[in-house]
Amino acid sequence: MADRMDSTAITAGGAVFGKLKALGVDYVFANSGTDFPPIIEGLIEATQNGLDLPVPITVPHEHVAVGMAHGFYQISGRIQSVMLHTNVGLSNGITGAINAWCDQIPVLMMSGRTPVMEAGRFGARTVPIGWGQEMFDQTALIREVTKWDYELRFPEQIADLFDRGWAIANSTPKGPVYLSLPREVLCEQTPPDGLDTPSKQAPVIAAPDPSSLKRAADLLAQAKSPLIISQRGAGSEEAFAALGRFLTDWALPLSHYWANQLSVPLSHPMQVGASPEALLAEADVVLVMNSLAPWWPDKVALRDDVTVIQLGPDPLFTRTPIRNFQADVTLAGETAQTLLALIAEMQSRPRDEAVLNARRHRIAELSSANRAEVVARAKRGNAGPMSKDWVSLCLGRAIKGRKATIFHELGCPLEPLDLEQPNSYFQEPHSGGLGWGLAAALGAQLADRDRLVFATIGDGSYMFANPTACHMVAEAHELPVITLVLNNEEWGAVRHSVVGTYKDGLASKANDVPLTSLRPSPDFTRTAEASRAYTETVTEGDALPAALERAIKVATEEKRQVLLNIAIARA
Ligand SMILES: Cc1ncc(C[n+]2csc(CCOP(=O)(O)OP(=O)(O)O)c2C)c(N)n1
Ligand SMILES: [Mg+2]
Repeated sequence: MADRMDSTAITAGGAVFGKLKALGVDYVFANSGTDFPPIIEGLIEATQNGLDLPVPITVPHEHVAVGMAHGFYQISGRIQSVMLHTNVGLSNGITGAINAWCDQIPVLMMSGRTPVMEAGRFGARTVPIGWGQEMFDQTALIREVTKWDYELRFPEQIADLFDRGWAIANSTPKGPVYLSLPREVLCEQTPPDGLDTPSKQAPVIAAPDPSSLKRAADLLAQAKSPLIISQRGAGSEEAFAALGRFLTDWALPLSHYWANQLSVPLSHPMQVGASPEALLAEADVVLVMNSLAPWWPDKVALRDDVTVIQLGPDPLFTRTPIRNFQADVTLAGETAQTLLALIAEMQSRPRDEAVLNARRHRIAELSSANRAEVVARAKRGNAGPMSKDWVSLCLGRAIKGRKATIFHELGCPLEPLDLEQPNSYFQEPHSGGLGWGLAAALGAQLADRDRLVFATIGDGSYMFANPTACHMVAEAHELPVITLVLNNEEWGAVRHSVVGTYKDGLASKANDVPLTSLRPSPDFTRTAEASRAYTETVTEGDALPAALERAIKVATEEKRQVLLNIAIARA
């Protein structure tokens, strides 16, 4: 090594940044600590040396940092990085990693490792936390929700390890990877070889087996009562458009059951809403598109002769210990490419136009009846306090024709929103690690500053988001996210879960259900105003449309963050 240590050698802590940029990473969402001296010193050195670097963003809570990387990826499709402080920062970020893992979002996660050496080496332990933060296996904290992990042992490994982590994170199925970074190693000098070049390993993009594709196409083409259930979108703009045409062409109904992304426009005549139970019970062929839990096993009985096709990056969800949904045909691959391949395969299949026309007509009627019911129900919630459905209906109307994205975490339900565009809607991952919504909205806004971005979240979810940290980041980086706090002064979902489990039980009759109240409700407008947000409190349903217009005007014209504290009736 020694002969390679010429004057071009740089501090390993800074070298990490150069490598990240070469991998196409734009941002490092960071929460620093005493493991960071070589990172911060190295960053200044790298900047002064004129290296091309990602933008470091100070994020004062780790959960927010990971959520921002998550939301950034959802809008841009580009992996970002998170750099945290030893075991304690890492543990604060792990709920975010659980969410990214569940949602198949690639993230380059890093945290420092407390110095190995107690003395006698540059970077060795100084203050007591050097001992207090050491663990036998720090990585064990996060290993279950990462695809790959490693510890940087030598500074000259930086290029290789980051190339490998990046390629694995971006391989099908995508997900977070983790590197721990010991302080002494980061303090060393390293030659710049390989730091400014893209990854020398390419991600593995899986595509489905041709015979399975043929079988799936045969089944769908011959189905009498087909049904598609899709939870995580179509995978790309192209696939979104193609899926819409495909549904009409083959008269295939699609349900957004517990969907956290949109697969076709909500107004699509083959889009049958979020409750597929009736169609499921009569279905002879079900196509499950990247859905972790496509139905409620205790609630629906499928036909004995049903055939189920599961399509997606990991159709069996192999890292979920128990998941026994039927999967007669599995099509493994990136959702968009696999779907496009299936659509292409169907082109050669024989069709009975009379049968397809009749089915198309029947589903379109179902779809419009469902939409009419959804809108009517939402309108009935126009009181003070109002329903969540009413907020959704008003928000859908307010953003009509605009480039907008709604993040929903116990906020605006999908159905009453009249959304048309891919990427217009993201709900919290099925891991449900609350506090994701506002952070993801900030990340999305950073990825696309021209987009109107809404975080629509329950009052509980807002508090889980570390709101002071979120509003600070929003102000610091001029991110005009509009936060709608749907405030029912409780953890309604927890109360509903008790009442749903114990039907007619004690909780269903109690005026006060223990461990669910969030009273007295804080004045959330003041939390946001502390970071100079524009805020309003909205208590009457009919006042909401104008309040949303004002919010949109402030966000678009003043580029200032907004928070509306909206009074929601307890359902
Ligand atoms: C990190 C985390 N802690 C706790 C929970 C359990 N939990 C699920 S829903 C919920 C309540 C959400 O309350 P809020 O955001 O106000 O929405 P509401 O149900 O009242 O509409 C809680 C506490 C969780 N999902 N994640
Ligand atoms: Mg609530």
